[in-house]
Amino acid sequence: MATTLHRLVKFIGVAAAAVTLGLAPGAMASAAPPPEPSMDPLIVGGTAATTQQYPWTVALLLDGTQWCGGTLAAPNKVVTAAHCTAGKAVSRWQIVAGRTDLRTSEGHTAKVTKVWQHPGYRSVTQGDDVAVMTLDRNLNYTTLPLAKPADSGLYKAGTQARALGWGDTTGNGDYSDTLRQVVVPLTSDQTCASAYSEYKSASMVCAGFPQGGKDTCQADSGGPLVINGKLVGITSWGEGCAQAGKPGVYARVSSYYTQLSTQISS
Ligand code: 4AZ
Repeated sequence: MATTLHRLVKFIGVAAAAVTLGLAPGAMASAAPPPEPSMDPLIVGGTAATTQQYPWTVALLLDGTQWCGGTLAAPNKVVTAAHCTAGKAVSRWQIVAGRTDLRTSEGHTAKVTKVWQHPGYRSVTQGDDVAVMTLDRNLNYTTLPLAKPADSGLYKAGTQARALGWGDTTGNGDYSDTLRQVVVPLTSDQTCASAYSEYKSASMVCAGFPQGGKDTCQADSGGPLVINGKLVGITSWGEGCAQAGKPGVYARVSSYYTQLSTQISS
């Protein structure tokens, strides 16, 4: 069930891409690329991480199943992707902090009392894929600051960024019980625009190696992309995972700094 829905989320992104590419709706199922096998088994191509190392990384469980990632930006505020929260009743979420291995009961949990979704959000490929959850209690873990417009230097192509999550490790629906990390270079706007016709530099930023191999994937969505101790991106979309020439796409946090900050301090 969860896998099906995760795949549905991904399918919708691919379907939207297919529509913008002018493909017939009936061709969408066949237009969706099959998952690429990955040489690096273990996020795709990543390594083990712990919530002790990255205490602001939280898991977003939907009806008790790991669904998306998020970032603790204040003790009672989680920044995530709007595509994670869209259409979901707040009562279905459980936010988990301090739990590297989701099979354990380590750490602390909170429920969600309110979700703010960017009012412009329509679909991942159209951008504005940002949301802020308000928790019913404080999760007393270290928070991560947001990148500001003045941090534009962090977004220079080639800068190494770290992504974290409990998502798919192969592109075949193999979700990780334990936190994974991957370090990928930001691409230039030009590189991402040639990979994706829907790329918008104002609302998105891409990261990945030209040859692929390392990437975020399904269920990593909403989780952090971090440079220099700042949240620069929110895992959003991509065509497949870790494919050559198809970098991961992240919401560009600095573009939403004012709106996100207002929500985080409200
Ligand atoms: C997803 O479906 C997803 N390779 C997240 C990240 C990426 C692709 C898909 C980036 O949630």
